[in-house]
Amino acid sequence: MDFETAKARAKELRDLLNYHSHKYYVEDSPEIEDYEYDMLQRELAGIEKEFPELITPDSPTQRVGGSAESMFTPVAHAVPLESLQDAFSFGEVRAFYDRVKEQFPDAEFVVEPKIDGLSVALEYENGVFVRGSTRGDGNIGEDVTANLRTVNSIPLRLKSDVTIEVRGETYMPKKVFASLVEEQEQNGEKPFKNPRNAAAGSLRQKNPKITASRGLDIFVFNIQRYGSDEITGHKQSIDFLKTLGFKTIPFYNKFDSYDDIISELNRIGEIRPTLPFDIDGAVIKTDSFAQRAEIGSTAKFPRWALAFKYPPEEKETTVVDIEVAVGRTGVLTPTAVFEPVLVAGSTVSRATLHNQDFINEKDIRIGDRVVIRKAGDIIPEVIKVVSHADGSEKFSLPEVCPSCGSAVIREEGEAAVRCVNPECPAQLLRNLIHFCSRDAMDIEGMGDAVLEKLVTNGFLSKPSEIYTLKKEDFMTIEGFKDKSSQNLVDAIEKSKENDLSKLVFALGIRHVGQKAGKILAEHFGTMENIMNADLEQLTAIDGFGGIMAQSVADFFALEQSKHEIEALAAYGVNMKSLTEKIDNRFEGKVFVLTGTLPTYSRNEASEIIEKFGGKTASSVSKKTSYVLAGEEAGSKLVKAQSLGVTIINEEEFNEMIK
Ligand code: 0OX
Repeated sequence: MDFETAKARAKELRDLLNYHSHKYYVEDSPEIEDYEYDMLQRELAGIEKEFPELITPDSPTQRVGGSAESMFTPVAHAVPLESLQDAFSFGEVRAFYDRVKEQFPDAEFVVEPKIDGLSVALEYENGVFVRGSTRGDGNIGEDVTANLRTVNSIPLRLKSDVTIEVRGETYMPKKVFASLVEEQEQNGEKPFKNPRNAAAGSLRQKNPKITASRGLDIFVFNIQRYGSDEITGHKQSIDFLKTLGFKTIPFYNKFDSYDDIISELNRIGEIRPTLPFDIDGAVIKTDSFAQRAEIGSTAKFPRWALAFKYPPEEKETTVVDIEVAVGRTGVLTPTAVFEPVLVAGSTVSRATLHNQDFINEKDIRIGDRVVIRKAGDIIPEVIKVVSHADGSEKFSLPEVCPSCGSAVIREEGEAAVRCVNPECPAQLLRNLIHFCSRDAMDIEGMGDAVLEKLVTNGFLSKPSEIYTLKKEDFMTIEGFKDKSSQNLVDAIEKSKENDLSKLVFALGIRHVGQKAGKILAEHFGTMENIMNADLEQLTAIDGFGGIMAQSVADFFALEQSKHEIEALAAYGVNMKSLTEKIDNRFEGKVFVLTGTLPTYSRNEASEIIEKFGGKTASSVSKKTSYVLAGEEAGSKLVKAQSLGVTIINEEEFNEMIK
């Protein structure tokens, strides 16, 4: 394709994609299949790859992956993003209404939902999105342009070439929030408390790819700056924002009488549970901009608006059971099962009790009458115990794993109780995936999908059984032929020769990463020595913390772990450290690597240093012996200079290892 044709087609594709993206994300009424959309997007990406000069900042291909350089730098808001005065009763609404009406008997009011998210300002120059920032303290926020670009309902180009700044609320839809929390709980991570925190956490990411994966959305509800006096009221301004292509606040009706305002507040309160987004109230705003200017603001809030807050609905019920399940990471999580009750629009019968500390703090027992509500109106939670049943007993998590029966452990300073049995069925798939991964046993082709099939087909119940797999076993999986099955058998065979450090890491011992695996392998030389090491020996190793040492000791104290190692050895998996030390010339020396070296990768350089008995560290300190610096070395080099640490290049390093 010649340049001119490419240019014309790129423009055409961009307009098409923008049109369909608006249909899908803003109007929620797509006109084409996702597949067709993807094809158009792919065609545009292809053209832009061939002619990078055709890439424009408003191209739909530029949502993720643009420059994140200015991320989090302060942004002074030209027009402050004010906050709202809260009201918790209709009496306060009455007082607000009377005050405004006294000053302007003809005043009208718009009532809109108050979205529970994070306020942001979006700036457009000649119709193109140029900057997005958080509210911050209202006067100074942070630049989050790269993250906001990933929000599909934020137009990168408006339908008219205006220069304008608007304000909106970014939020996480309830459904997206619920699945994120489920994922976090399964991974043993601390889940977000409510959609608001989830939205804030997702927008504060350094990596826009993470923000992009979080399914954020936006409602725009205010013009901050716009050089035109044609728009004289709030309702009109939102209608205008809609014509520009923004996804605007979903309802914004105008009312005159107090009674009508109250009916609207009640109506919004009633539909609240059924809305796909979380609201924490409704906002009543004086419509006329001229009247707003006269009414003015206090130091904190505009006096022409008020936020009415709905109380969270609470219900009483009885705990009929406390179930304990093991997640894929081995964490035991207790769940209260109660008599079903209707709260905030849906029937709930279960709530997570998080961990033993949470249970102790509230003294929750089976048979209790409890008060529950939905956190952020979505996730049910137990607020407090009203009364215990006669003869009830304090509840404790079991001492053995409910899935496999092996003893569970609770680490110091940790709330979670875990099962660390490598054979525990609840954790099997995750352990297998880790075992085969590149930095562990590096069995090429044994990915998530293959392993999942092997588990469901009953071929694997522990990692060591990987070494019993035969070609025929793989052929039971759809799509596997003679050749592909043989490749896997070969990859498994090859992994038997791996260095001990890879095997130690592959075992998935908690707190034992790649580096710790290496340290253990080199220090003890054989798997047998590692298994026999006591806590004292483990703690004494340089670079090994108390938590790691305890974790290793706990792991090898389990019978299942010992069996697993015996089985692996019996199948011929190497149990010895292969890193022979050539000599110990770098003993006691600590190297820090920075920048890109001309010939060695970081891993290669580290391996060489370790072969000569030296160590590598990730940051420069007084203890650093050498900084091995390559091209584009950054702050570590500066730090080394200021501390007077010797800086060497690859050539000098090569001299040292001759
Ligand atoms: C919301 C929301 C927040 C405009 C001037 C004072 C406050 N969270 O949905 N703020 C405002 O209004 C601003 N409206 C809203 N709907």
